[in-house]
This record gives sequence, structure tokens and C-alpha cells, in this order.
Amino acid sequence: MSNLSDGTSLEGFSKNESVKASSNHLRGLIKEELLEDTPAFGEDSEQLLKFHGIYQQDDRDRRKEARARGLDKHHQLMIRTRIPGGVVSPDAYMAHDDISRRWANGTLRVTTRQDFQLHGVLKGDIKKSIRAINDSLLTTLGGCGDVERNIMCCPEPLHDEFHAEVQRAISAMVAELTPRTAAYHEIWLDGEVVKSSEPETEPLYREQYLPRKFKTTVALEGDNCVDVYAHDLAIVAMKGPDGSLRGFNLLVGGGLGRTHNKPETFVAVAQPLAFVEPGQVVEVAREVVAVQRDYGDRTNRRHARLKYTIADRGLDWFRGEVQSRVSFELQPPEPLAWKPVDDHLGWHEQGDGRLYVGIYIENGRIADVDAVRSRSGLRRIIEELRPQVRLTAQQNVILAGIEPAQRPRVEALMAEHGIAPVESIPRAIRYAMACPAIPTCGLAVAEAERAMPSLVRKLAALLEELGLAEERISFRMSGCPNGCSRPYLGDVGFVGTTLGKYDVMLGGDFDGTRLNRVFAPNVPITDIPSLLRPLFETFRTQRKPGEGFGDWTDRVGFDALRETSAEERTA
Ligand code: SRM
Ligand code: SF4
Repeated sequence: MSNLSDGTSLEGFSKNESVKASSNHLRGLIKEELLEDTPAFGEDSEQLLKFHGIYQQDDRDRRKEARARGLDKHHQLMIRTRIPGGVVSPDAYMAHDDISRRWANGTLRVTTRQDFQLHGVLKGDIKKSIRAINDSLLTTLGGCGDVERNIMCCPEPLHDEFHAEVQRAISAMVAELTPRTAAYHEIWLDGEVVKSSEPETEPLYREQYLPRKFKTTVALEGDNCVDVYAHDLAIVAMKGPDGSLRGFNLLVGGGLGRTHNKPETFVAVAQPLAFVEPGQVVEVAREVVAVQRDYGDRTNRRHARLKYTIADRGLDWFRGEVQSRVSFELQPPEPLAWKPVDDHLGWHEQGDGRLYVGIYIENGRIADVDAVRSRSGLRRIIEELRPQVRLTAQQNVILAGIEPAQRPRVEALMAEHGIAPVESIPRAIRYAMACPAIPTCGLAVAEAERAMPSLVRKLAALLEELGLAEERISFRMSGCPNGCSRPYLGDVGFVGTTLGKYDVMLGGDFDGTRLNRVFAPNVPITDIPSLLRPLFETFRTQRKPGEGFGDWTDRVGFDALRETSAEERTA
């Protein structure tokens, strides 16, 4: 157990606290272990690597084979590039595509937080990969770890002053909240080790960084495409009567991770905190993070997110603490109203005479599989026409800045590579999301990305048969209760409990403003369509005009829904 540099003992704190504190600002032994001829990093480095955007994983499909060959595991690394607002230049896209072919598993994964993930990178190729990402002017620093994670933003590429002002605010927040340590540069980019008589400082994160990950999103008034309520800090940009940026509403304390059979861990939606003016947002974001740095629980990582700090101490206490640290008066939060969530898919004008097109990518996996060759197709379009790329919070891709005359060429290349226009994709599939789960995620207890396509096609067929194909219903699946695909904020959530089984969650809403609840626990995946069929049938005949499926299940209540299911089974 190590002490902090001022001698404070870390006795009683979680092990990660010592690892961070003794790491010399995230260096640890990563550089030394990189040089060793071993397939994996040691335990402490594994924790520190996360701050550098790298997860140590193993190929779970090959565990048996590895054991048979006397190997421990097939170790591999996952890289997460932090992409504020999901904005990717054509060169950066190409760099990631290159890495995916040369050193990763041949696919690129768009995440639910608008990042890229590269899976299956071997230790010997990690440094080249990180360098290539940096050469493309993006970074993996802060992709993971106990710091501010990627700051999300609605990715719609509209060209007006409001969007430009919001982008400027995000850039300023990213600059303020990114770790300052030179470790990243030294380890991955062979940066000079600066010898100074002054110790290196991390003004915000200090020696111990945060108690846990911290997530921020920026939404634009009315559009909840970035799932505001899931966040530690959600910032909603508000428009003035002249269309300019009037200020920001802040919400705090959302978080979706929980653990099965541990009721002390829970899912929470973010709650309104305050309204601030445009010039105040960076300072307040910094101080919200700083309060969590100082008061978050460092003894128990399962209780270390901001949602627990707020649950334990109260929202009023939290507001007071933030108020005491900022140089201006926090104003009361304003009520928020949401229009139906827009996933920004299809063709649209972007306000400067050019177009953008949102392209559906199933579960964010850009790959060449059978007839759908999204990896080759996107590369071809981006190489030839050089659009800006934007990643959405629903794991899809937007190509922006397309001249109207280029549209037929984009459409032809999409068709040539089997990339379907969004209009041809059944809505149930379009609005579905699943996390990676097996084989790369070490925490998965059930399949998700590999199980969802077949399930959601069955559900889409069922909805079609019942005349409900045009309904907007969000189905979200996670391979464990951590909730990476934000299943608790969908109309319908499937949360893995063990291989082949899921808690079926109902009562959320399409706009992601309300948590769903367990309707049926531990349901075999093959039984899910028959469980939902009677509910869809009753929904069709009994819902109010315009009422969504999630809203209907919430209104009629689970007792009535269970009766419906039971009647159907005995009929
Ligand atoms: Fe997540 C851990 C994947 C968004 C809650 N998440 C993981 C890890 C890194 C597993 C691990 O720790 O070993 C997963 C890697 C799987 C793999 O093989 O790629 C993983 N999370 C993902 C991604 C890729 C899912 C996706 O389908 O895109 C998302 C990457 C986002 C990014 O770019 O940063 C992802 N994770 C989320 C979200 C959604 C969000 O943030 O909007 C959540 C719920 C919100 C929240 O944080 O409360 C989420 N992930 C977690 C948790 C539970 C945290 C908690 O408070 O308990 C873990 C486990 C942990 O941290 O201990 C986790
Ligand atoms: Fe892994 Fe669970 Fe997250 Fe899915 S929800 S990626 S299984 S941690």
C-alpha cells in the first residue's frame, strides 16, 4: 500500500488508488513491459493502460484451444480512440481503417460514445497502432480510465452559428479536462523525458486521478440523440430567440452500470442541476468533476461513480459544493422538452448548400461480412470523395460535406458494397443497439452483438406481421448488467444474465427519458419473441393514438401486461 506524496496513507482505499498514486502520473512500468517479449502486460500496467485508451483482453472463443496448447489465454489488446463529438477527418478515418487491417481484427467498431475501437491488436503492434492514431491527429489518451471520458455531442453536421458555438465550447472543455501528464507522449510517441527540477503536476486530476470513470455529453435543445440521462454530467445547449447559443442546462448523476444481485448498485438518471451562460460552461464542468474527485468513494469501486456521491449526500449538497467553487451564480435549471429522437440517418441538407448522409451500421461493426461490405465501401467513398466523418451515439456513421452532384456516386458505391439505404432497413433493426460482449469483453456473461441480429430480425418480422413495422421501438441488448448499449433507457432492454438468457426490461421510452424495469427475468433468447408477441398484439389494439410501445407498457403497468401474456399462453 503506497502513500501520497504528502505522506497521506492510502490504507483502506481500493487497490487501484495505490496503483494510480504510485504510477508517476500514469507511467508505471508500461514502457519497460512494452520491451519484454511477453504476450501480456502485468496487472498494474493493465489498470494504467486504460488511461492510455488500451484494454488488455483475451479472445474468449479461443480459451479452450489456448488451454489445450498449454497457453494461459490468447491475449490481445483493444484500443479506444477518444473522438469528441464523434468528428473524424477523412485522414483519421483512413488511419483507423489501415490499423484495423494491418494490426487489428479487420473490423472497426463505432461505440455508443462516438469513439472507434480496434480489437485484437497484439502487444508487439500496439505502439505502431497508437502512433498511427496520433499521426492522424486523434488520441487514445483518456479513452478509458478514471478520468473524463470522451465528451459526446449530437453529431448532426449543421452549419450555423449555434452549432459552431457549441463546438467551440466542447473544444475548450476537452482541453480543460484532458490529463496533462507527459507519460502518453513518452511511452507511445517516444517523446523526450523532460527532466525538470519541478515535479510534473496534474492540476485537475492530481496524483490519484478520479475515483472512477466520468462521462459527459452535450445535447442540443430538443434532441436527445446522445442519451442525456445516462451521464455523470449532461450539458444541454439552449438556443436564444435569434438562434444563437443562450446558455446550457446542466444535469448530473446519471449512470447505468449495476451488478446482478447487488441491490446497492443501481441505475440512475441524471437530475437537473443548474443553468449557466455560454462563457461559464468550462469552469462549471471542471468544478463538477473536481467535486467528484474530492468526494467520490475511493474505498469501493462499485460505489465510486458520481451517482452514488449524489445519492449519499443529496443533490442540494452537490449544488452547494459546486456553487462554492465557481466564480458566478448558478441559475436554476430550466425545464427541458424533447422532440422524438432523431438518429440522423439518411440524406439531409446541412445548411451550406451541401448534404450529409447518415449510414446504418449494424451494432457499429464496420466490417466486410458476406454481401454487406461496409468496411470496403466506406473506405472507397471516403478515399474518393473525402467527406468529413461523424460517429453517432447509436453506433452509426455520418458522411458530411457532400456536394449534391456527388450524391449519385455515393449511392452507387453504397449499392456496390451492399450498404443499404436507411429507408430499406426495418425500423426495429435500425433503432437496435448491442454491445460487443463475447468474444472480446471479459465481463460479458451472455452474447450481445452476435446474438442481437438474429433476435431483432425475428422481432422485426413479428412487428411486420402485426402491421407495426412503422413503429419506432428501441431494442437494446447488453451482455451483462453494466449497460454499455444503454439498455435501461430503451423501450425494450435485454440484459444478459447467463449464456443464452436475458432479463427482459420494459417501460422505458424511445426518447430515453425514463428507465425501464425488469418485466421478465432470465428469459431464454429463443422465448423472447413469444413473450413479446401478445404484448405487441394488445398494444396494437389498445394504445392511445401516437402512443409509443414503451409509453404504453409503462402506462398499463406490468400486472396488466403479465395478464395479457398469461391469457395468450392459456388461449
Ligand atoms: Fe462500457 C466496461 C464496452 C459504453 C458502462 N465497456 C466496458 C468494457 C471496457 C469491459 C471491461 O471493462 O473490460 C467493454 C469493452 C468491450 C469490448 O470488447 O469492446 C465496454 N462500453 C463499451 C462500448 C464499446 C459498448 C458499445 O457497444 O459501443 C462503449 C464504449 C464507449 C466509449 O467509447 O467510451 C461503452 N459503457 C458504455 C456505456 C454507455 C455510455 O456511456 O453512454 C455505459 C453505461 C453508462 C455508464 O457508464 O454508467 C457503460 N462499461 C460500463 C461499465 C459499468 C460502469 C459502472 O458504473 O458500473 C463497465 C464496467 C466497469 O467500468 O467496471 C464497462
Ligand atoms: Fe461487456 Fe457488459 Fe459492457 Fe457488454 S455491457 S460490453 S458485456 S461490460
